Amino acid sequence: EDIPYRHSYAKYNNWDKIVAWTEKMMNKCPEMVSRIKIGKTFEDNPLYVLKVGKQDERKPSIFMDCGIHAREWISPAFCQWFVYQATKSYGKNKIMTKLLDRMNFYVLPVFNVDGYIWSWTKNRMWRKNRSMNQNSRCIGTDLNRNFNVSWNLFPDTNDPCSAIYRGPAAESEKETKAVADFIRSHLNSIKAYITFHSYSQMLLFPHGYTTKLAPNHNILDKVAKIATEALATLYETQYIYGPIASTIYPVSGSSLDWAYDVGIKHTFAFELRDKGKFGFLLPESQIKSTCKETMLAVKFIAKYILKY
Ligand code: ING
Ligand code: ZN
Repeated sequence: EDIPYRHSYAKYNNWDKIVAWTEKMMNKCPEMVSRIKIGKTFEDNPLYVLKVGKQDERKPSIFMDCGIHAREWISPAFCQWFVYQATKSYGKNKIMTKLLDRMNFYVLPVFNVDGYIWSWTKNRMWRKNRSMNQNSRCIGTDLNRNFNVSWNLFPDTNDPCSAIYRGPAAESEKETKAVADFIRSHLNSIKAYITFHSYSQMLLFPHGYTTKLAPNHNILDKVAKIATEALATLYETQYIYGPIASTIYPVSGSSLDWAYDVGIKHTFAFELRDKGKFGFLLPESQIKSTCKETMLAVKFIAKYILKY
């Protein structure tokens, strides 16, 4: 007999469970959740985006991705939590109801599916995707160095054996291409881009490839300040915020800079918990609290976008 599957948001879920969960969410809330297959990975796994919101094409939207790096398991856990909380609090929580009535969220729960599977099955600390490299026995490209923005500006990313290998060309990877194509084709509606990493407890915004301040630096800085303050209200978790290059390190080819330069004026990257005690191996006992506090920051950003 079939045992009904109950998804756990307080545990890390493997790829199969996350796929089953995407089906469950759209069946449970067809008027609020739809699933879009935006492409396939190197190993032929599907890339799914959940569109969350009262279905209406003309609304402004926010694109969010999780799991661009395989070992950062708290990130996909947050995307799952976000979709669950959003649908659960519709009609109950005033702010969330307003957000979902007036905008759509495109949520990619796992960007680097092949890497995520590898991290579950073979090497917990894997970061890159799993594509083959020419003239090298080393596997994988760092998808967050593979975007078409100052690609290859820094020479530290040109070794296929490096964990931050940029790939043979900008958008060489199927995963990068699928996400970039999706965003390009929805540029009319996408008002903000948010990407979730771990760890460090930071809220980052452009640029990574230069220390020159973004044209709307003051706005991004202010939104990040209030968002991190909102996050801290729950458990006093301290985040720092600022431009990528001066706050964490210089980076070329990142999704965040690319999204910004392609015209999305509000782009943010979260580096979720913790600050290094457990690092990528954040215990499951911290999933719920991490997701809850992060939700406060994301809700603030979304509210700001609606008003903007
Ligand atoms: N950190 C990010 C990295 O790709 C980052 C930092 C985030 C850079 C967003 C640029 C844009 O190196 C981790 N932990 O992956
Ligand atoms: Zn990362």
